[in-house]
Amino acid sequence: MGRFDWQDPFALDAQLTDEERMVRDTAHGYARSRLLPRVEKAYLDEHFDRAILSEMGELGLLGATIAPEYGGAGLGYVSYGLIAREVEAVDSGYRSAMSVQSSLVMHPIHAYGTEEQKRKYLPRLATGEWVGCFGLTEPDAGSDPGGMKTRAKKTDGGYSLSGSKMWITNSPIADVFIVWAKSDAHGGRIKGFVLEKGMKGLSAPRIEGKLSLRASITGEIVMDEVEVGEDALLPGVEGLKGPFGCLNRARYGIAWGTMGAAEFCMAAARQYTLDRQQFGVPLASKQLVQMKLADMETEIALGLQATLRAGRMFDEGTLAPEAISLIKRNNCGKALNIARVARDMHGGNGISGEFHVIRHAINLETVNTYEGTHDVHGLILGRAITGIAAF
Ligand code: TGC
Ligand code: FAD
Repeated sequence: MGRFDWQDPFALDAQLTDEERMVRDTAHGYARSRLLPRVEKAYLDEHFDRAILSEMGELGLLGATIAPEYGGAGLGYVSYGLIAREVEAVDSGYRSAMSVQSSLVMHPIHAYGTEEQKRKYLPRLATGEWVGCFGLTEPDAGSDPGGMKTRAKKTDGGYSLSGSKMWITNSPIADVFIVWAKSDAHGGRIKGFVLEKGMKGLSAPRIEGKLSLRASITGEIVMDEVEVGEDALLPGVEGLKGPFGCLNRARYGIAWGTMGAAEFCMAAARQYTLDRQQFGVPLASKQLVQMKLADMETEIALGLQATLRAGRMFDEGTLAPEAISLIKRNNCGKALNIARVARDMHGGNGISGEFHVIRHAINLETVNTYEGTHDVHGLILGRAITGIAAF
């Protein structure tokens, strides 16, 4: 029989390739040495440091799955997941910046764009020289993006876009905007467009006062008859499957990322309760405390094995979107609960920024909601199980 390792009960490490372990170690080193020291202040100040994207770019952490000829690292989806796990162990907002750039901006250009678009945008997005954002959600269309009002009208030589997008990660600092709109030239079907900062009629006001994901910058995208050429259209896809193809990747990464946050919270709760003495003994000697740690251990171990399996299936081309809903929903919900319990186990200290657990718990409220809410993913699974859509 083997020896139980509470930090890796199913020997996940042994299931990785040398290359994946190297990527994981690079991301771990960067996250712990460069991100962790600045996150507490960034969160309090509601500030996203733009330099983070350039630093990630330098290490090859952006567009990790994109082909090297376009500036990516040409890695598999397990490596992408391992990056998300390490970055989100520090802060969900930093993982957000990475996933938007990689899955929601570089992926659609790579998968649906022209050769010119790929050559123009991807290398600069990969280095972090340019920041991208992804506009799907609108003030009146969140869980139901098919209800979007943004329109692209045909003009001589291009399109005119009008509408507004809401809750858009990175939009106030974005150079490149992937915007989804109903296009009258395509029978009202949804098409993707690549917009650039500075275009007339385009603005991206910041949303201030968030109490969650404060180290990430969020804004609107307001488009008032933004004129673009034919070269702004992503020609390779039509309909909701365009944005959903991007969301599949980001949701998969979130399933890994949330487990990173949960692992951080569990390790913190374990150490805290070993160190903290009450009633003359360490809190960790109490059955109630051990049961909480055992529950965390179980959910993290199962959640990570499922994401690893999903990553292998992604690379084989056999992963179904509904299986991504399963792991996104499960891992977000479980991580949120683990972070809340870890906060409780830290007692009064648990509400202090210095112990990090309350920041993770509050961040995970957002992660449980964006990229499809916990309940919407439940309904996606419900439809797959019964054949009946209950949205
Ligand atoms: P439905 O009829 O189900 O599908 C419409 C078309 O889309 C196709 N499709 C997919 N294709 C690929 N992957 C998927 N996962 C797909 N899901 C659906 C489908 O085959 C169909 O294709 P076609 O060719 O027949 O047109 O669409 P519906 O309108 O009934 O949608 C229902 C529902 C609830 C599943 C969907 O709207 C949904 O997932 N809602 C959640 C919205 C969401 O996730 N928004 C995310 C916004 S982006 C974001 O949050 C970024 S945060 C980033 C960060 O900071 O990290
Ligand atoms: P709603 O759809 O109004 O949902 C409200 C509640 O109703 C939820 O509990 C939901 O589960 C429930 N509900 C909805 N429909 C049903 C139903 N049919 N049956 C039962 N219950 C239902 N979007 C982007 O496009 N790009 C981004 O970069 C981006 N970044 C974000 C960053 C942050 C910080 C946040 C908070 C959000 C971001 N989003 C982004 C938007 C996010 O994807 C949406 O908030 C999310 O999809 C939910 O939409 P909504 O907020 O409109 O909620």
